[in-house]
Amino acid sequence: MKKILVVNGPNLNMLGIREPEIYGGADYADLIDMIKKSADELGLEVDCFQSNHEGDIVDRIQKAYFEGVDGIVINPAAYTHTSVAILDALKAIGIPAVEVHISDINRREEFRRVSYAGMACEEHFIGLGFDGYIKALEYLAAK
Ligand code: CA2
Repeated sequence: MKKILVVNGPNLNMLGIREPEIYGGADYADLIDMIKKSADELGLEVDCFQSNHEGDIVDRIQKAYFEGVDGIVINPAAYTHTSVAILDALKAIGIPAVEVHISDINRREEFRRVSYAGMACEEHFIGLGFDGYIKALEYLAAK
């Protein structure tokens, strides 16, 4: 069974609380339920991790290397646009990674158009809402 790590960055634990017009009305628990259900259907073992701290995200990505994780789905949230450390961690472990964003970062503020983590990802599902996570799991399952 393929092992997949899903990483969510800062404030994604607050989904559903504000800005439903951008991120939808469902909350973080709904997202995790959906990811787990979809992973079951695809025959994947999935571990979901969320942190508001850049170093903790780097540590979790590094740990994936030693756990023999087969694929990573990552939404680094605001760290997408700032974190060379997360980019370097993804490059250092060399595990196939897929970038997900709930909103379309290319159609928002200028500063959201740069994605550092995305430079280490082989596929990107942007602006598809929660469905982007499902598409990312399907992509990794099919590899
Ligand atoms: O669209 C995405 O998935 C983002 O990664 C979400 C991040 C944002 O910084 C990225 O540019 C795009 C924001 C995470 C959640 O932020 C919330 C804001 C208000 C209420 C609840 C969550």
